[in-house]
Amino acid sequence: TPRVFSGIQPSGNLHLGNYLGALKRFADWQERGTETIYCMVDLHAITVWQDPADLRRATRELCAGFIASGIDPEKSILINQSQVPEHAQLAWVFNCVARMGWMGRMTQWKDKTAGKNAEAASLGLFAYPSLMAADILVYHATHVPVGEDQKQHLELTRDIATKFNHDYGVDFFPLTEPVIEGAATRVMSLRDGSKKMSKSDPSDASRINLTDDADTIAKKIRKAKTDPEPLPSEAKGLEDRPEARNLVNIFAALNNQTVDQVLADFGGRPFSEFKPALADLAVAQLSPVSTEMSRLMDNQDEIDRILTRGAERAREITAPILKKTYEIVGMVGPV
Ligand code: AQP
Repeated sequence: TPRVFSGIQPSGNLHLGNYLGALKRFADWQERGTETIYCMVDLHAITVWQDPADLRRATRELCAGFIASGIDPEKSILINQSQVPEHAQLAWVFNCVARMGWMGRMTQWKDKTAGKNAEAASLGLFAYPSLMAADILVYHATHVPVGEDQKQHLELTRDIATKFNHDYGVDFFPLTEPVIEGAATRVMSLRDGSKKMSKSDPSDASRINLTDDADTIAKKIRKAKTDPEPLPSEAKGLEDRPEARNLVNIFAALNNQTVDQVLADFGGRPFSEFKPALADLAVAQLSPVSTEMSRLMDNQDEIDRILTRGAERAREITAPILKKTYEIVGMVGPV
C-alpha cells in the first residue's frame, strides 16, 4: 500500500513555490485517502546556522502553513523532525552506507557552496541528503511528492536503500518513487526567470510569501519581470521566454488548468491585462491561507499539541523500523 512522506525546512519565508510545488500537492494526496506523513525538517534547517528564536518561530509558522494549506492533522501525520528521534538515528546508519563521492556530486551542495569555501560548510550540509533518505525510509515511504529541485536527492535515497539492502543481504528498504507533477514543479523568481523562487533569496520582491497581504501580492506581480511581447497562443511560444512562462505556469497551477487552457484565454493579450488577472487569482487563493496562518500563530499551544500528538503517532511507525534496522546491522539491544 502506498505511503506518502514529504518535508519542508522551517527556514522562514514560506513562498508560492513551496505552496504550489509542495503544500498544495500534499493536500491532494491526503484527500485521495492515501496514508500521508508531512514533516517540518528542523534538523535540516540547522545545516546552516539559525537563530534559535527564529527557528522556533519558523517551525510553528510552517506548521500553521501546512494546516492552512489543507493538511488536516487528523488525516495526515504532521510532525517536527527533531521530535521523532528515529530520523536522526537512522541517518547515522545511512552516513555509514552512503559514500562521500555521492554527496559531493549533489547539485544542491555544489550550488550552496558555489563561490564559497566549501571547507567551511558544515558537515551537516554535506550529509543533508543522507538525513533526507532517513526521513523517507524510516517510514518505508513509497512516494515522495517534491518540486523538481529535489529529484537528485530522491535518486540518492534509492541508491542508499539499494546499497543497504545489498550490503546486509536483505530486502528491507523500499525503492521510493519521486512524484514530480503539476504545472508548477519549479516556480521561478519574479525578478529572474533563470533562478528558482527561494526562501533564501535576499530580494523579497523575488518571491510571494504566504504571509504577504493582498496589496503586497498584487504589487509584486505587477512589478514582476516580463518582456514587452503579448502572450503567445501556444505553449511553444513560451520556450525562450522564461519570465512569461513562469507567470503562465503559476496561473495554470493556481487555477488547476493546463498551460494551453490559460493561453487559450490570454493568447495575444498584453501583460497589462494578464498580470491583474493573475494577481486577483493569487490573492483569492492565498488570502485565506495567510489569514488562517495568522489565526493559528495566535494559538501556539494548539500548534505544539498537534506536533506532540503527531510525533507519538509517527513513532508507532518509526520505532519498529529503526529497531529492525539495528538488528540487521548487528547492534545488541534490549531483549
Ligand atoms: N521554486 C520552487 N518551485 C516548486 N517547488 C519548490 N520547492 C522549493 N522551491 C520550489 C519545493 O518545496 C519543498 C520544500 O523545500 P525545502 O524546504 O527543502 O526548501 P528548499 O527547496 O531549500 O526551498 P528554497 O525555498 O529553495 O530554500 P533555500 O532558499 O533555503 O534553498 C520541496 O518539495 C521543494 O521541491
